[in-house]
Amino acid sequence: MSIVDELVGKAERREALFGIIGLGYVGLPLAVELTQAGYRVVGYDVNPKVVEGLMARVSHVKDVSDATLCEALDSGRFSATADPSLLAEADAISICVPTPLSKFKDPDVSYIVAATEAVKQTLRRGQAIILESTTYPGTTREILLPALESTGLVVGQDFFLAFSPERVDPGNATYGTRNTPKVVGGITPDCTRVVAALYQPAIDTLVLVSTTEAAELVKLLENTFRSVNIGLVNEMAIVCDKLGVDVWEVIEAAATKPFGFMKFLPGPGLGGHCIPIDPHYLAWKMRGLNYKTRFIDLAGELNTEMPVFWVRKVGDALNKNGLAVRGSTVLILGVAYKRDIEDLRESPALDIIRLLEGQGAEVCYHDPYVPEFREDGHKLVSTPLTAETVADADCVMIVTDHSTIDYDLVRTHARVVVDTRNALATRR
Ligand code: SAJ
Repeated sequence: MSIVDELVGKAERREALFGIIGLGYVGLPLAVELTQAGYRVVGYDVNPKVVEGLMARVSHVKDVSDATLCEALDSGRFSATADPSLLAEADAISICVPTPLSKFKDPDVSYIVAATEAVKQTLRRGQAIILESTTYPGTTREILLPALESTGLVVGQDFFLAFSPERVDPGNATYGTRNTPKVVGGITPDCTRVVAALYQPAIDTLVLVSTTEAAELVKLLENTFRSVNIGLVNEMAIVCDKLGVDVWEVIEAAATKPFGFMKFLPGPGLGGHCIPIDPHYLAWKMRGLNYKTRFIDLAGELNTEMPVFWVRKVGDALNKNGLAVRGSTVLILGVAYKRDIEDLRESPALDIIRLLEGQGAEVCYHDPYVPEFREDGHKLVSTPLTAETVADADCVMIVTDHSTIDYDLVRTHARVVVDTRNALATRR
């Protein structure tokens, strides 16, 4: 029997052991889904605290409840480890590690390289390796393939290698790992076939593409699409501000068009570990090929400009009330990068706080999801949202429109409001 048929058979019988490298917001939901599909799963993380927490039956990922984690642990089919040697037993290994940008906005693939090294140490005949981390086109073929074939094993014959982009939308209660279609592109057709068979029991819809580059670009297109369209509506917000038009009214009316339009909303800027970052992976790759990805760069400029635009609106609003930014108290409502989550990564609220403090404002914040955080070396603690704290502020600035914020309190007691999300008009 060929190793292709062996692995496909193991998948069909749920006998394959799945390894997951990286137990974060991508790896842990995937590990749980694979366990629920009947596989044995060993999750590996370099951070012993992550492993200890999971083995102590506590989930550090909002989209995986403690109960779901305990079900996986109690099934006896999921375990977490900080020992990479256990990956040797795995028939399939999914790499779900971070791909941040360096401070020069260049791709930082060091986590992928480290994971590849770990896989290489234990690579054996019959293993399937899948990279899930969002990265520039060519990463799988240029970084993983040579490293793994340096063991003397041959891709497509001895082991299988594919790219399958993660499509997690943190906090999305409708779409999770199982019911979000999953793209798979292998180095060889057999790689694609084997990886699709391995994922099939845990994922409702698989979308097969011809190469790893195609799969890598699918993800970058998805996130660049968002970045560019958010940049477009952010520019529309600046245009409408200069024309004295309500941009949200314009967008809602445009969204009544039943075809050929997709609604995006302006905001304080672009946060998260994906949209502000992923497009720059493609821009970087293309610079190396002497091509300037103008849409990506322009969207990045526009989205990065929004904190400055909104801080200027605070200055204008205070000025209208005879106040200067310097010495005024500004209460920021919501600091997470988007509604109803606790994640602060790349949040525009951090830029806004830095800008306001740079202009001498006294900044405090309220965020029901973020009790405290450190910024530029000092710790900020969430201020209770009361009639007093709202009334005491010279300006209330709505940055993240969490559903649980009491907007009536703001409507009733705030003297000056700058609303970057049109929350007072739309949220009760
Ligand atoms: N934002 C706007 N206007 C919009 C939509 C979003 O200003 O109309 C802002 C948000 O406030 C946030 C940022 O953009 O600061 C990113 O928003 P997002 O919803 O894209 O947030 P992510 O990064 O948590 O989720 C995305 C996924 N989102 C959706 O598909 C809805 C998707 O792009 C990726 O699957 C995922 O990140 C990822 O992991 O790449």
